[in-house]
Amino acid sequence: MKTITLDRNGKKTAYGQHGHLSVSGKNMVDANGNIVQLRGISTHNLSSYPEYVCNECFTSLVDNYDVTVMRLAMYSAVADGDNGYSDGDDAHRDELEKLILSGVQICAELGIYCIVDWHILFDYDPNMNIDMAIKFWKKLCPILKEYDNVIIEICNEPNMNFDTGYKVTWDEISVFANKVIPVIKEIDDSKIIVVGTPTWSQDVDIASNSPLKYDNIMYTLHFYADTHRDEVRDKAGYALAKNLPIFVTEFGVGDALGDGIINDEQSDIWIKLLNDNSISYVIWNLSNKAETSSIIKADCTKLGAFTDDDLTESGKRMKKYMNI
Ligand code: IDC
Repeated sequence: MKTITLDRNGKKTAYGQHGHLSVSGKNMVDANGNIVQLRGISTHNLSSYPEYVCNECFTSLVDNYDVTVMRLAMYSAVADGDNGYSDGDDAHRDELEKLILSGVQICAELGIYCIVDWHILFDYDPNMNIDMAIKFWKKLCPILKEYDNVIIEICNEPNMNFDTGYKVTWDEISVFANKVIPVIKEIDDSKIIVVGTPTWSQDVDIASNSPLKYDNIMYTLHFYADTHRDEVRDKAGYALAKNLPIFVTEFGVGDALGDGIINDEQSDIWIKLLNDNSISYVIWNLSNKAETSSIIKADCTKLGAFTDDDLTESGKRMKKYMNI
C-alpha cells in the first residue's frame, strides 16, 4: 500500500484522523466507526483545466481552507470542444490517466481523500460509454487499489436527451451500476463507490426506493443553490428517512449552469442541512474560468499560494463553507 501522510505541519491530516472510510447505514464512517464529514473542492473539466492538478495548488487549498477531499472531474465525453476520455485518442486517455494518478498521489502526500470522478454530462446516459468506463476502471483500479484515500464516483450526473426530452431512469442507471461495480469490486473491494442519480443527480428519493445491493455504496446528490431549493431538499429528506447514504460530490452557490447570481440564503439553508446530517460536500469548481462558480478570479493565473484577493465571490463562499 502507498503511504498516506498522517501528520503534517504538527497536526493530524484528515487521513491521519480518520483512516479507512466505509459506509454504515446512512453515514460515512472512519476506521474507528465514527461518522465522518468531508469538505472539499472539485476540479473543473480535467481536459480543460489540467494545470490545477499540481502540488502547489492542492497544498494551498489544504493549508488555507482545511480542505479534506479533492474531486478529480474527468469528463467521459467531449465538452466545450475538449475531448473527454471516451472520444479522445489513446494519447489523450494516457494523459488523463497520468493526471488522475498524479492528483491521487498529491492527495496522499497531503493526507487528504480524493474522489476519482467518471464525469458523464453530455453523454447523459452512463450506458452510452459503458465500455470505456469499464476499460478505464480495469486499467486504473489495480493502481488505485494501493491508495486507501480514494473514493470512486462512477457516473457524475445521469440526465436527459435534449433532442427527445427522454430522461434517464434509475433502472437504467442501475443496469450500468450493476455492470460496473462488480468490475471494480473484483479488483478492489475496499473503496466507497458513489453512484449518480436521475435528473442531474437530484433524485436520491427514487434511488432510496430501490438501492443497489452492494456494501459501501453512496448516492450522489447535487445542487446549485439558486436553482435547486426546497423541492430538492425534500428529496434529500425523503432519502435520509429511508437511510440512504448521500454524498454531495458537487454543489454551487449560483445557478445550475454554474453561472448567474450567488444565492447566500439558499446556500446557507443547504449547508445547514448537510452539516446537520454529516453529509460530505464538494464545491464546484477549481478554475479561473469567467463564470460564477469558479473559485479563482479570471485574471488570476496563479496555481497556488492563493490569497483572499485571488478568490471570486464563489471562492469566498468556498472559504466560508470549508473552515466551518
Ligand atoms: C459546467 C462548467 C462550465 C462548462 C459546462 C460544460 O461550469 O464551465 O461549460 O459544465 O462542460 C453540473 C455538471 C458540471 C457543470 C456544472 C455547472 O456536473 O459539469 O459544469 N453543473 O453547469 N451539474 C449541474 C451544474
